[in-house]
Amino acid sequence: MRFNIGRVEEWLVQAILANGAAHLTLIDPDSQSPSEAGRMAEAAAAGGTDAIMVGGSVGASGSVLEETVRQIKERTELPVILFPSSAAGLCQNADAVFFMSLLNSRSTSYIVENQVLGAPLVMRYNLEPLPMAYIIVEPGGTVGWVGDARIIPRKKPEIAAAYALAAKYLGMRMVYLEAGSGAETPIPLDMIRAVKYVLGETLLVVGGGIRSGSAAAELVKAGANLIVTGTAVEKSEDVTAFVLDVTRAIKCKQS
Ligand code: 1GP
Repeated sequence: MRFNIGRVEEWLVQAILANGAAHLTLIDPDSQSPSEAGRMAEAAAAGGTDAIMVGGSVGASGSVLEETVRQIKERTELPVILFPSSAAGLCQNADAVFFMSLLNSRSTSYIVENQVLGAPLVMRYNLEPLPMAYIIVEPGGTVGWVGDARIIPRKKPEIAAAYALAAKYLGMRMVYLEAGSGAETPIPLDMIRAVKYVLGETLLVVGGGIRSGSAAAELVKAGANLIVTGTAVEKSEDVTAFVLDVTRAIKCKQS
């Protein structure tokens, strides 16, 4: 029996096959009003982003989360993927959820317990679960602290690769290398290369500190399949122009 992948995963895979890489816009419901989030998503869609991620380390739950997703869905046709920091980061009106295990956490809470609490809700809400390993790399930022991570040193690509290989052998179809929101610099390129080498076809998501098309293009060239930008979109005065810069740069990789 073959495993059937869902609609959103298929959408991302097709975007990667067509363009060489995909771009995800991360919106933290705690950072702006729901209507502003809707406007940001619409502007990002105009710039060619492939899906909208919604989540954050603190305050991304309940009615604010639900209303943020509602406004985004009202203004774009793009898939909305939840990026929860706990079982509280789930809501009914999104399309999918990064069903993540924070593999390098010291706390079983982030490796499996929130997942156990969240799984029945994912089923009840009919969210598409995207099985993903979440691995936090230095500096790690707020999520490193909240997730009680044994943060992987930037100079130890082999440790990141070992985690990624374990994730692949556990059957996870995506691995997210996270430098932490607002990191000074993105994940080092040699770490991306080492991780992609062991992952093969398994999708590699990279986020944290990506602020330009050229930085995103380097990461894609090193092996990233999906590029996540949050802070740079939030701070951008022209969201469409920023997202266009990134999407053009990563799509150029194939030409
Ligand atoms: C954070 O990787 C994401 O979880 C995005 O990071 O906010 O630095 O773009 P930035």
